[in-house]
Amino acid sequence: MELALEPSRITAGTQLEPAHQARVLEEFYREGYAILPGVLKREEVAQLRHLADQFIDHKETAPKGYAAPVYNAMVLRCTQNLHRAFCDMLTREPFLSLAEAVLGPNAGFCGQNVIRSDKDTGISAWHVDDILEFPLPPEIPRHDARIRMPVFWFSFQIALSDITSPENGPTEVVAGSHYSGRNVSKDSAGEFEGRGPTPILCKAGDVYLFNHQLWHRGSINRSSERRYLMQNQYCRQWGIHRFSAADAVCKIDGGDLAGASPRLLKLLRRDELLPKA
Ligand SMILES: O=C(O)CCC(=O)C(=O)O
Repeated sequence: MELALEPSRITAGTQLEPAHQARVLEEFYREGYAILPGVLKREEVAQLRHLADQFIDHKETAPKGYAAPVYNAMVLRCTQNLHRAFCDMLTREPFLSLAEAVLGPNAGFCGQNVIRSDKDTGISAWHVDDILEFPLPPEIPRHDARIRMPVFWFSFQIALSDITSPENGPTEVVAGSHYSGRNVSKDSAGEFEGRGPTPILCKAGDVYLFNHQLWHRGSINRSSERRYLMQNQYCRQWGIHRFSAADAVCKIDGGDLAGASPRLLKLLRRDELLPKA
């Protein structure tokens, strides 16, 4: 199986109109997530899914440990090391322009995964990712809603299958809980200011910006359809060593990166491939 020979089908995409981008970001900052319908084309979804399946099911095609369960869902990590199509997802619009709007023009790359959940699986414990970044003492009920909570890193969660019903194992979030200053019990999210868990329903090719400080989980996939969710993760430039997986530097062959833009090479930390001045 020569996956490397399969050319990337990822398109350049398009940036959002400024007014649309402003609305999306306002929602992302306020609610902790914001949905963008219809971002990826059908062929792009099909290729990413196909590649994920190949690397998960034929373990010899990916380095050891790249495909491993988290809870009982399968996670394929460091996908930017596996195929050019995954690399191209990092500069595909509107991902990069939105990442730069949130994290600054030098935004860096800090992780890329595909989560594949079969029937009765999912990363189903409630959590915030990494650490609780802005904890509050018990006597302070929440962060003031007039503050825009800083974002050091965030994900685009990219549906590679239809997740249109609670049966399909959607991500569940407690909207606004990134303002809570508190962690969440892994067994039950309860509520934050009267709002309980909400499933994020989407079709294959839809995307949502996602603040990992939200109380969230992947609910259990109760359907017989495999559920695929890709994650493109970006961080502030100063955070690439803090937030990246240890091997987030792209290792794919320089030849496979032929024609990559300087911005993509920078994101992948392959400066040695930049054209010499
Ligand atoms: O599968 C999901 O929807 C959520 C995954 C998740 O919780 C995580 O990656 O931290």
